[in-house]
Amino acid sequence: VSFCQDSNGFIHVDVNNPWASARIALQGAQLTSWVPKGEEPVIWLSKEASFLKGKSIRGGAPVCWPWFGPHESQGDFPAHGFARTALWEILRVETQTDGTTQLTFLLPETAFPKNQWPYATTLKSHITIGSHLEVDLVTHNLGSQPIIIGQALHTYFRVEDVRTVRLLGLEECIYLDKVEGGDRKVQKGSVNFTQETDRIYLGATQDILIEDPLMKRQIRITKNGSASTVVWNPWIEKSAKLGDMGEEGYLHMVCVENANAAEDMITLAPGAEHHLWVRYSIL
Ligand code: TA6
Repeated sequence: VSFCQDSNGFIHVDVNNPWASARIALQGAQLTSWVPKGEEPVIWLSKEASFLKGKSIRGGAPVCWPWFGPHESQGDFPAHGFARTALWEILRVETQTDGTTQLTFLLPETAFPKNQWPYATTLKSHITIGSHLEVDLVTHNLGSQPIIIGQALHTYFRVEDVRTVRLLGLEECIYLDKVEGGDRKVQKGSVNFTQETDRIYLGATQDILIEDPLMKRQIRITKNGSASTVVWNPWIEKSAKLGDMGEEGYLHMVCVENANAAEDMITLAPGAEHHLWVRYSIL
C-alpha cells in the first residue's frame, strides 16, 4: 500500500497485492479503481472526473450517507449526503492470510457538518481488495436517540456498451421508476438499457449479475439482505447536463447500488450498528 498526493492536494491510497490493484481517494473513502489481476478494470471513472476538494468524484464507488438523493427538507444540503465529499481518515491496513488487503477508513465526527447532522455517530468503511472486492459500511449510533439513515454504495461499473448489457437477478422485483415520477412497477425479465434508467428495486436480496457480452464477463454483486438495489444510467441528455460524464461516458458505465434509499431507510437504535455490505466478483 502506498500513498500519493496529486497536484490538487488530493490524497490517494494505492493497493497492490497478488490478486489485484486498486486506488481509493481519502476524500469519501472512495474507491476509484479496482483491477483484478488478468482482468480489465471493473470500476468506471469518468475521464472528466474532477479531483477537487469537497467536490464529488464522477465514478468509482461513492459513499452516499446519511441520506440518499436530495435531502428531504433542506434543499441546500448536498445530494447523497456529505460523506462522499468529506476527508476521511485511514485507521488500518491489514494483509489477510489469503493475501487480500483490508483497509479501514473512518469518517471522523469533526467531518460531520453539525447543522446537517447533529447526532453522535461514527461511519467506518472496511474495504477488502482481492480477486473479489468487499465493502462493509458500518454506521454506529453513539447517541441516546434513534437515528434514521439513508445510504448507498453508488458504484459505477465499467461495461463495453451499456446497450448490450443485461442485469439478471431482479426479475419480478418491485421497483420505483424515478424516470416516471416514482411509479411502482414490477420487473419483467432482465433489465436492459435503451433510455435514461433510474430505479430503486425494493428489498432485492438475491445476487445480481451484470452480463457484458462484449467483454465476455459477468460481474456478480452479492449483498446483505436488508437493502434495496438502485440501477442508474443517465443516458444522453442527462449525461450532457451532468457535464462530467465525458464524451459518450454513459455508454461505458452502469450504476448498480446497494442502498437503503426509499421505504427501507434504517432506523438505528442508540448504541446499535448497521452494516451495508456488498461483494463484487468477476465470472
Ligand atoms: O443513484 C441514482 C441517482 O440518485 C440519480 O438520480 C442521479 O442523481 C445520480 O444518483 C447521480 O447523482 P450525483 O449527485 O452523483 O450526480
